[in-house]
Amino acid sequence: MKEKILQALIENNTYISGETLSHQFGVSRTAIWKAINKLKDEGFEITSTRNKGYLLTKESEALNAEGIKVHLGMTTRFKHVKVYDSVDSTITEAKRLKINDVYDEALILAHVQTAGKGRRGRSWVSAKGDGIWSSLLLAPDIAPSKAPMLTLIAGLAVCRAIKDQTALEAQIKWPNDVVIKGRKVCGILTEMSAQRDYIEYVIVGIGINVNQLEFGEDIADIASSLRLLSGLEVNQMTLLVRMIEEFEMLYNTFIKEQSLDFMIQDYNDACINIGMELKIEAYGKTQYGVGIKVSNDGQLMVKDKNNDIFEVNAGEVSVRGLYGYVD
Ligand code: BT5
Repeated sequence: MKEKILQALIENNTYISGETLSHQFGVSRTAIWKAINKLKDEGFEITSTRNKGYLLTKESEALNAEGIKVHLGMTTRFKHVKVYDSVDSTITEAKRLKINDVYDEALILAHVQTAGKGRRGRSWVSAKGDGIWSSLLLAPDIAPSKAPMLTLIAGLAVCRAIKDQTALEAQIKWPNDVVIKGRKVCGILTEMSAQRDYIEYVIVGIGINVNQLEFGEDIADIASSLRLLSGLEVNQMTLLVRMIEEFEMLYNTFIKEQSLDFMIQDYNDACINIGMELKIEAYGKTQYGVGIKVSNDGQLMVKDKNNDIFEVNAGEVSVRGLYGYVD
């Protein structure tokens, strides 16, 4: 009901009476009034005037499921959107919802994560209300070996959405960081459950630092937020919706073509590893070289000092000069 009323208020940008709404949705005027009050509690500014009805004067900037659904429209695959006040991790929650057969595809968000996850058991700082802590539950019809490509799709989608909304030039540190002016503003973690030749589900977890004004000393040297970098408070709702739209455009093409060919040039243009001195630590081995390109199958190609080219598909990649890496 709240969602339908919100949609009516957004589409009808003049006063709309309680009576009209109650006819339109077949519920009492009291039910309408209650739903309007809930929307106000969620941060929507709605003026009520006697004899005229309700007017939406300002949309909520805080992440809220009704607003997200209305803005994503009819064509999105994310028909199910949940925004929690607090969860351990939106990835873990998405997994629970899938395992309990609640949803196959959904967008899961939280204002705060109490156990936000990074890769390899590391943690992700997810303070209340300052960032977008999102997980995209998906059921892609692709080979399991292609699932890591979804991290690259998410990275490019985040860069595009940030550029669109803040004009900041974001870059991708292959495979899962989004970096602006040398600072990490976003981390992506993709988890999947698969059989040998079939994916049961994939969850793409995307954390974006949006409006933080400071960070704890453990990450103060590497992290930043869009607000600190642009000097402006950023509307989280608009940014999230742009990011999902960009993600879906790329994702749909990827599923259709089963390949990253269509976006690999743009990805390489945004990739901070290219032409940089890298240290790669994987499977107990450390290698050094210069980033050449990200290949069509999503691997990082690196040239060593003997001019031999090797491919990297996992591990830790440090970029000389970034996040304090200098040796
Ligand atoms: C990542 O791991 O960068 C993946 C982060 C994914 C977070 C999202 S939020 C929504 C969803 N739910 C989850 O529980 N997770 C996903 P990794 O490359 O391992 O980087 C982790 C490292 O980044 C940490 O060890 C810190 O050094 C640093 N870090 C932690 N919190 C940060 C933050 N808010 N901003 C920037 N850097 C951070």
